Amino acid sequence: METIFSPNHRLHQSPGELLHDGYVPAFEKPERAELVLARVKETGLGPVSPQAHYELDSILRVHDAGLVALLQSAAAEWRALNRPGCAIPFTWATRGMRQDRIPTGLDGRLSYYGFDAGTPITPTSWQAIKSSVDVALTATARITNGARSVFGLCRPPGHHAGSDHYGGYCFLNNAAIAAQKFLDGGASRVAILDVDYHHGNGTQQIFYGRNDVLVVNIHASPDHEYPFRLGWADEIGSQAGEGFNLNLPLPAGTNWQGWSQALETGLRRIDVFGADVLVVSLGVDTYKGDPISQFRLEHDDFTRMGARIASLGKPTVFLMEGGYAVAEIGINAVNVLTGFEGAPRL
Ligand code: Q9C
Ligand code: ZN
Repeated sequence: METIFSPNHRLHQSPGELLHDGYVPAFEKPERAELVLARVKETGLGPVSPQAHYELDSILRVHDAGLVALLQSAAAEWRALNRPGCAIPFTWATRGMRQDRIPTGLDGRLSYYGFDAGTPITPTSWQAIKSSVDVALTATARITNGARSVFGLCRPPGHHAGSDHYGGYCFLNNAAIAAQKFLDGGASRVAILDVDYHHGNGTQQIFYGRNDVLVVNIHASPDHEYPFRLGWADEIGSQAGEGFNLNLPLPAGTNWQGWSQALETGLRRIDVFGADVLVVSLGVDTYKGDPISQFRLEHDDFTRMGARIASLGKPTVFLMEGGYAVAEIGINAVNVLTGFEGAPRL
């Protein structure tokens, strides 16, 4: 399996800055992608290729122009206000506050488009964000050109980013941009399988009213886990999209036995849907040793996961999302890919 990688991911690095009386610890760090790449090479998974460069129009098919503009300018605007550190929002809208009006100033726009304090924008973040999308789009093109599978080693990740909001270490939704690219290239139906520990709220929101993209999410229940505000089982899609969003929330402590049952449910739904292509949001923060997560998957379970995904027999793009047990992130991510490749072809 070919891997698409850009060294530009290093240009996004959270400083782990002090935020008033609490810290924003930097779990999402450059070492993650470097160690996945090292494991790809160590296992001889396949060639590693650079990303191609795409215009912004593929991004604007999914995201509001105002969000994209903010991601490009926020760090410079922050510095122009003589502030140290990175651009982050300080306030968010709750019930009873206006959702319809975009404030003109920087803090207001960060409040409008951002939804958490853990996703800092540094002066060089935009180059990394754009390159991560380019990695996903390059991987997408490989499938369009006939590859059975490809790995887009995206960083920063994307699945928490919605059409007009960013957060959860995510700025632009790589998987959603890839899925839309497939549709614009002639595909009729795209399935997104999100196996990251956290609910992919952004991906759900982007496709919630549509029936051309099936979104299946297996994740920790939002009752107890980030992003807390989306990801319950009764979110099934709206209007034309009703029945085309499947959430499979699971309790803390879930191991392969419980997780794999949810996977089988998700795979059956994808099979019935009849997708032309599958996009896998590949987070490996379900690992038992993950420092911010509460599931219990082991190294070999990731191999099993890849083999079960392969049983769908679909052209498949894997895009890197979360996973914070840095020493083991390469083993876990690449095990999914070798498990996929080792499974019998249909
Ligand atoms: N105590 C992804 O996995 N909250 N994002 C962390 C740590 C944010 C996870 C709290 C988690 C975001 C792509
Ligand atoms: Zn995650």
